[in-house]
Amino acid sequence: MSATAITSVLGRRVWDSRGRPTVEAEIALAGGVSGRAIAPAGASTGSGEAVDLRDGGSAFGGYDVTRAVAAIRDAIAPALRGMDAADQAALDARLIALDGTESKSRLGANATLAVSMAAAHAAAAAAGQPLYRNLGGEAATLLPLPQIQIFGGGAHAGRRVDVQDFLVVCPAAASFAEALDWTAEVYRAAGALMRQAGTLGGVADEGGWWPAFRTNEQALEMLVRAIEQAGFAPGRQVAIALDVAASEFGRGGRYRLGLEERELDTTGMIEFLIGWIRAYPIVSIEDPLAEDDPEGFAAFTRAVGDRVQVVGDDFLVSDAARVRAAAASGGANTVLIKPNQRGTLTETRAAWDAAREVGYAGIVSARSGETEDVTIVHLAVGWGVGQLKVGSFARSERMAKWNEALRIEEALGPRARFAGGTALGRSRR
Ligand code: 2PG
Ligand code: MG
Repeated sequence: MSATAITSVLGRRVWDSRGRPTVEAEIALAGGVSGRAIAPAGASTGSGEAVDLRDGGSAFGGYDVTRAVAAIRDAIAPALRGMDAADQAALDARLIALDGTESKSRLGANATLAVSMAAAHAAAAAAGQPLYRNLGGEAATLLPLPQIQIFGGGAHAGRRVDVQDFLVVCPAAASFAEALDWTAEVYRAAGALMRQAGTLGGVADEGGWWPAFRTNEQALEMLVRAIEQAGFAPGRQVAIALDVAASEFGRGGRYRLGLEERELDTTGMIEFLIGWIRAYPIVSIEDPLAEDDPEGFAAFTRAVGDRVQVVGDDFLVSDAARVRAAAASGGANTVLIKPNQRGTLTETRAAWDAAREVGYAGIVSARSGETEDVTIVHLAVGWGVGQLKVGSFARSERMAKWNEALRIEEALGPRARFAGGTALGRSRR
């Protein structure tokens, strides 16, 4: 038996950052090493995402994962025993075939993803390599531009404001470490401003400050003030990124902004956002329109895509076919890459390959429900994606990922290249 042959696959229930159950998988190989990974979970999910299999019923609010864990024990483990963990494509193909549905609703994408990522970790351990190097070889030297949340909102803050994420990027930082230094100062300054205003109310789901604002725009104003207060030039050194997550309040071409007490159609929504782009140093907007509004995406991208990164999350759900279709109609210029939207590493990677084919940029992203698992950081570096979004600059399920990227940058030493502002997606004219 080869050293990378799988001898056992274990599934277990562990707990995520919201105190909800989630799935961990652990794979042991004949050579004596093992790999482990935990599936994350979203709150603002796209309807085209693979299924996060939950038990329903009353225990833990219906979020229990005994069925997904049982799927690992009863279906996945026997089928994968003896397979080569180093052959990710064959292993993921087996998972896909075993499940047999379009959406992974039989085994659960939480079960298949945990197993898929655990196999990658086991294979890297067998090769005696860190995961990013085992994925990308010697060429894996690109440290991503981090997109870091300062204020949480939307579904991550009880819909206190409509926009889900108010984030910053540091395009002028010289290294990943420096981008974190700068962000730490902005995060602190934002907290101090909230305290001064008497509106400091703790943090939202991903560690960003609680958004006690009267309008969405007030959050943007506060963010610019925080950047200045921290001593940086807004736009040039530290710029703003938004995740509007418009599928949460838009459907059928109608957008209901609760905070503004306004309902806009697609054109109105686009004009509304363009107004913000004119007034604030915004370089990236995710899900500006809803997932069911491809024409809106195309119109928005036509209007601003040459100077603003337009990111599809719910709109593209890390799906290669959707990325190609979006490119054909001119919608978005960047794909958010979330492994649990597909349920295997191979399918997730296919979305990034499709993005490169069509000239889109990419952002590897965590979910709002996270754990200590840092696999996505290795995917970002190993695949050379160029951007990484894992929530805010607080709480260890977030910090674990930023810290892992610091370790990778240090290990690469002089070979490390920081993606900086060049990683941002732009539409070619
Ligand atoms: C998003 C993510 C992360 P969720 O919309 O980009 O912020 O949120 O995991 O809840 O889908
Ligand atoms: Mg999003």
